[in-house]
Amino acid sequence: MADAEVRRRLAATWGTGAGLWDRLTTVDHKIVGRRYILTAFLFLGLAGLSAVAMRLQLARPESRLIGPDLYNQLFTMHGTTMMFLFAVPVMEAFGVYLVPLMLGTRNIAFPRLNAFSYWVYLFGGLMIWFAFMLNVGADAGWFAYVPLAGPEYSPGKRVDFWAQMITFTEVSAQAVAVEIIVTTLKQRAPGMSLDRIPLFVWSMLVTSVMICLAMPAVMLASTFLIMDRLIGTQFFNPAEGGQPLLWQHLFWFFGHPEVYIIFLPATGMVSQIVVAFSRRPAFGYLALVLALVSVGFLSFGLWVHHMFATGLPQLGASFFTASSMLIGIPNGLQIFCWIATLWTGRPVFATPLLFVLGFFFIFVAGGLSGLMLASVPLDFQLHDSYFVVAHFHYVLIGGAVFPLLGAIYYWFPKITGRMMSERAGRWHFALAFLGFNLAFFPMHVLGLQGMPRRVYTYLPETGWGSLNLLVSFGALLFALSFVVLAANAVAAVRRGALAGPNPWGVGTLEWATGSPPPAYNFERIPVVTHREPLWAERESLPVVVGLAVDDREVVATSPVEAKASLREMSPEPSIWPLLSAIATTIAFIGSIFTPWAVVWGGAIVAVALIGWFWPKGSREDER
Ligand code: HEM
Ligand SMILES: [Cu+2]
Repeated sequence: MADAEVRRRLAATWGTGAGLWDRLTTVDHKIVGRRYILTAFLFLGLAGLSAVAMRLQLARPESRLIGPDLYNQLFTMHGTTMMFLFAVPVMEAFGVYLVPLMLGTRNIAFPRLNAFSYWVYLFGGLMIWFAFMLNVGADAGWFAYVPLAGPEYSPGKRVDFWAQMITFTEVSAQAVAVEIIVTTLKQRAPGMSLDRIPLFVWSMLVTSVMICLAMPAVMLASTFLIMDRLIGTQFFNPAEGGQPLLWQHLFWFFGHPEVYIIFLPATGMVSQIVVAFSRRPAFGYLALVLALVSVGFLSFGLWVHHMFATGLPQLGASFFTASSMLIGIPNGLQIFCWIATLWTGRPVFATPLLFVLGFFFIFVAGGLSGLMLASVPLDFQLHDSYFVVAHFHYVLIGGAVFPLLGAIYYWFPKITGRMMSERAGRWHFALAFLGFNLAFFPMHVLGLQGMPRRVYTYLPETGWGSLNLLVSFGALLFALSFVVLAANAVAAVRRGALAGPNPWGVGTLEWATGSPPPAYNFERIPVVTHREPLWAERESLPVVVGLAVDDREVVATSPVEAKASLREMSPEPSIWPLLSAIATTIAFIGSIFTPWAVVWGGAIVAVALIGWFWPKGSREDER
């Protein structure tokens, strides 16, 4: 068959039409991934606006811009949105888009579940923001500590909306994690043995396993919470034998790994960018993989460092101090490997690499303040002060947002087919780096001077006024840098230079196909013989032959050596994932108002699932 004919028939098999129905039923991981990324950035915008509002209020002492009640909602919505609706979803969204391409397969495993996950995430996120606009916004902090979040001190529906939204987004996060694990272990291009998997995919694999272990803890906690609030259980009420500390243990058993669930994919992005712009394979590939795995493992042993001030036994506190410091070792190792890669390569300082250098600086600074907080006596002093706010923004923004921004510049040409402006990119970087440090560095000092966090105002006599003004100014600059990013992206989509398949000259498989990739990803499934296949095979990649072009066939491979083992059918588009997500949403929202919603909601979800899984004869049977 001629190449053009193969492409035409593959496009007819895998393509998504332009109509509304096609859009609502699509199961193409690239379309879902793109939506996911855009939605996550929408939520970043909302969370960023709430941060700017808080900083306007705190710019001067005794400001009357925002009252205490709204302020409580703002910091809760900010933290909740950043953590649950932006940071984790955006990393998974990049995984959904990139992992199948980097592995050389045609679609993610369980593509309908993937569509479902996206809708659930969207509806859950919209729900909590509608609640906020109707003045039932969550207001007990993103960690919702009981008893403050319990029925006694938080009457009304605010915390109920929060608790259900958590369960919602975690359903979606878990589903995506399962898809990524199965795609990585079963759908790699033949020959891509475990030691040839791109580092970003490794990081998504480790992260996905962590999601499967950590998220159930918070789903359990939020479900207990809503039961305490709505149907009179007493999980967290000490008067009836419950335990408020149970909340903190469940929450932080999830909450600390959560930080690494955000951070590890970011390190994967850093690895890809460092390799691409040093123009050499990663120094210490094996060490980097082992570091990912050990960070993933160790992060489950640190949660109690968030609870030092709760009066734990001494031995326990020492153990968690030691393990918190231990995790610095694999993190340091990763940084050494990246520096060695740059050092021994021929680095090109394009925008993505600038953001990675910014990441090195900010993340190391955040790690140092983290070491300080891991020491119990210092933590007693600094607990719930602005020092902590400075620390976690250094780690979260330096550790995740800067690599993410680099990743946007790096993969934008692949996703859209167009290049972003390098000049605007440099301006964006300079503004972001300056704005960030102006906004967050002085917070360390404010914390040492005793300014508590989660306060909506402070007195002039405290002398915190001028540093707060500086902080707010920095926050505005930092926010402005995102306007530069948005303008750059919009201009690039409209009239950026055409990118071509591999504009940076990189070695991994996603660059072996068109930009943007065609619906079927690869005309012929590649066979991998090297860690950087496009660098090793200068002529052309070896490929798998004999895969159907009129059926959605993918190659299934063995988990360790990636030997081709069988052909699998990948599901067709379907409306049921969307209908199931709507049914789930109705059931969840209903349960905020009546426990009976669990019963009738279960019934409509069951109907939708029956539709989803109704057996249909496959084309195979017809033949
Ligand atoms: C434009 C950049 C940002 C600014 C100006 C900003 C500012 C703030 C402020 C003023 C607070 C309240 C501190 C307090 O009173 O305790 C806060 C809390 C918080 N921020 Fe940010 N932030 C930004 C970005 C981020 C990002 C990217 C993340 C996560 C990925 C994040 C996560 C959090 C969390 C988890 C809290 C704690 C909320 C709570 O106490 O319930 N922030 N931020
Ligand atoms: Cu922690």
